[in-house]
Amino acid sequence: MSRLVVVSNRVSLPAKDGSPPAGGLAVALQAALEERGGAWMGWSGNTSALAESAALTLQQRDNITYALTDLTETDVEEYYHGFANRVLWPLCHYRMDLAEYGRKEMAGYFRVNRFFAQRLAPLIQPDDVLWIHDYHLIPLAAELRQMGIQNRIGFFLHIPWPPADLVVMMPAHQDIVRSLSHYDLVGFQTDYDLQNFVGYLRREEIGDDIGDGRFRSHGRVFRAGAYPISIETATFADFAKKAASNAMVRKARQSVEGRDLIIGVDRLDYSKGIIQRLDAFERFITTNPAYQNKVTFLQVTPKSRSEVPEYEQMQKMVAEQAGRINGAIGTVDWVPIRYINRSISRSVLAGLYRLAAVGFVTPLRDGMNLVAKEYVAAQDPERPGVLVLSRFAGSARELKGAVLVNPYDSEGTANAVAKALSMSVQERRERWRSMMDYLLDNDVMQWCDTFLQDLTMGQ
Ligand code: ADQ
Repeated sequence: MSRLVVVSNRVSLPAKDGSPPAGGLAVALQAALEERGGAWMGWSGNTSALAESAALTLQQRDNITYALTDLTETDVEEYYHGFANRVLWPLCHYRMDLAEYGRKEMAGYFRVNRFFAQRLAPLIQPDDVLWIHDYHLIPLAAELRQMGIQNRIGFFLHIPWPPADLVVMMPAHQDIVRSLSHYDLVGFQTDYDLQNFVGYLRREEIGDDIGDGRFRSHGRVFRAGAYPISIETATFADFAKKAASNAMVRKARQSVEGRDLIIGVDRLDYSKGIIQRLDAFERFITTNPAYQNKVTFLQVTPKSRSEVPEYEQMQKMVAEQAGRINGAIGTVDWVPIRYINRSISRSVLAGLYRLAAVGFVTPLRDGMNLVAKEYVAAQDPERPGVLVLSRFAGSARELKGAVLVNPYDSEGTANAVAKALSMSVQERRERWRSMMDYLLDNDVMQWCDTFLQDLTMGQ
């Protein structure tokens, strides 16, 4: 079996005490690396003026080498904050209005990808299989090819790929798509993303579908497919079951006693639709006054990317919105919305999901959305809660037992919450069982194996 070399913007380093990493993706990649041996490279998260001349920081753990590089402040500003998070992220989430395209940032993005390639090349052995992750590193294969690297290289995009009409609004679109043709396999989250990508190749007349998931573009033949990412379903379910005895989960249960819990869990990001969700909750209460003092909406939102001004501003908006709604509909003995602004441990999170009668997952656009899958995995089979899920999350393509909503339609979303809360236990079980069986068959290990099998196919 070939060694595996993973590259992602950030690396999940193994814990010093040997405990498993937090998060399904890290667990799956770690398992694939342990099985095959290899390396995982990425940015250390630190800046240093000497980043370009300093050696990689290497950590060896059994048969895996973790390789970290610092970046300069300019690199971080242009590559990470600039092009990745102010151009590609908004564009891929259909928010061209928030994209701030600049040539300097684009040049920085390609420069840092070249720098990653230069640092990575000496670690690569002839039979290694390379797996590059996400929108930060699209040009990496092209840079490696330029340096003569002929290995199998796969790419997985964790975020959506938008329709051609949107992609062409980005001045650098041709360079970005050309870069993708240097991979052997390009993986998207859903068949919609794949269709959008193929639609772009057709529209721009730069690629042909030559059948069997293969495409010809820019003089190269590569495969592209949909590989919906998942979670460690069985482990997460077990976590949730055990979390009932956790002190924080017990306290949460006491505090909602007699009321139904509705839970929302998201990184703070405009793509997650948190403001719209709060509005829909307010509408649900005002149109269903019988639920006053009968529900608690818990929104858990750790900060993310707080250096980016829009995120800072959004944090204020969410807090103000929650405060305004609590003021408007709350009573002396009832705080309708509880807003937690920090990260919580996975086991507490699993326990909270299990307590909640409704998983309220309403992103405006999301590559997949693992919270939806975690919510399902965490439920009590006898008394499962109901997932209210945005049709614009990649996971809506798979989780057929969810109540699907359009998060831009506040009335429809409010009605969906009412429907979820009044659903019979029989229907809840049926909906949940179909989703849970699907997630047990399609977990993150299966995702990882399928991608790597397809990447090495015909090698
Ligand atoms: P994200 O945008 O980060 O991921 P998501 O898929 O929902 O979105 O994953 C978030 C993860 O963070 C979940 O595992 C969740 O449990 C965890 N999390 C969120 N809030 C937390 C909190 N308060 N405390 C602790 N943990 C918390 C990107 C894409 C998604 C895609 C994933 C994986 O944007 O569309 O599903 O990558 O490919």
